[in-house]
Amino acid sequence: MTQRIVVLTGAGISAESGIRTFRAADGLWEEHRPEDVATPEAFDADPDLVHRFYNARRAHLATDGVEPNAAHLALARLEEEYDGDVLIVTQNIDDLHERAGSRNVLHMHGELLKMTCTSCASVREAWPELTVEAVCPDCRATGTLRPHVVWFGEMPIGLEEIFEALEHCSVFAAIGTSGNVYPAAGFVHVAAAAGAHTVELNLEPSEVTAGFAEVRLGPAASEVPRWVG
Ligand code: BV8
Repeated sequence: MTQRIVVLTGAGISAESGIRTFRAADGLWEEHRPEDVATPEAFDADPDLVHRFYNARRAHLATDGVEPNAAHLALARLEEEYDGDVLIVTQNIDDLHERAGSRNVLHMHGELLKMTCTSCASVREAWPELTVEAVCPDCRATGTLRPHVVWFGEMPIGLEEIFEALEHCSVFAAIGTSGNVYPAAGFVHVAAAAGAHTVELNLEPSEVTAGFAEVRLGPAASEVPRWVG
């Protein structure tokens, strides 16, 4: 069953929850170049550095005060009001949508709180600290555990389901994403071509603003509740 409303979210929806975005001046990528921490090659070259980058983000996500904000809560309300006829496709690897009460959430770039084994491909809840000495609890291999996230050059998760939903939705909204990363940045064109009404909610115009029928600029924690009504 495809949903009437498809919402794509990016780092901007979690910014007011205290999670840094990627491309802001104080963003996550400021300390590291993406290719140094978010590619399979980076992990092969320096697994310790990559583990430290994700262990720090996992620890931050678990700290007090990092909570879903009014934007996450409004989307959970939207799903209630539309009787589940809403799909959230998130580029984010945090769990704030789930903690806000959303149930139809597809993490196309994986989940920080999960880990996977490069040897047996098992996926399970991540330990707070992953290291190169870690032993896979499923196949007992050593040094094969990695964050269950999609790095640059890796295939995003759930694309078939996402494109199916984009081709059948009536409304496509993108919230808090800069439109830098593909294939997510191209979703608006698929939805618009299928006749959906498209709306972008962002702090500032994104790289793909021109593709949206409606643009609502401002912080997500105030714009999204206003849009949901
Ligand atoms: C793919 C997980 C093949 C990890 C991420 C060369 C080699 C290989 C691939 C490529 C290549 N050249 C291009 C590509 C494709 C590549 C790509 O797009 N690269 C870019 C950089 C050019 N894509 C890939 O590699 C993808 N895989 O292509 O596979 C394929 C695919 C399909 C079909 C056939 C083949 C995989 C990409 C996934 C990478 N993993 N994350 C991790 O989190 O560490 S990407 C990471 O950055 C995020 O997940 C997110 O998706 C992405 C973009 O970030 P945003 O969410 O948009 O955040 P950003 O900071 O950029 O923007 C925040 C926005 O919010 C801003 O606009 C800001 O104004 C706004 N904002 C801020 N505060 C607020 C706000 N808005 C509202 N309220 C606020 N308060």
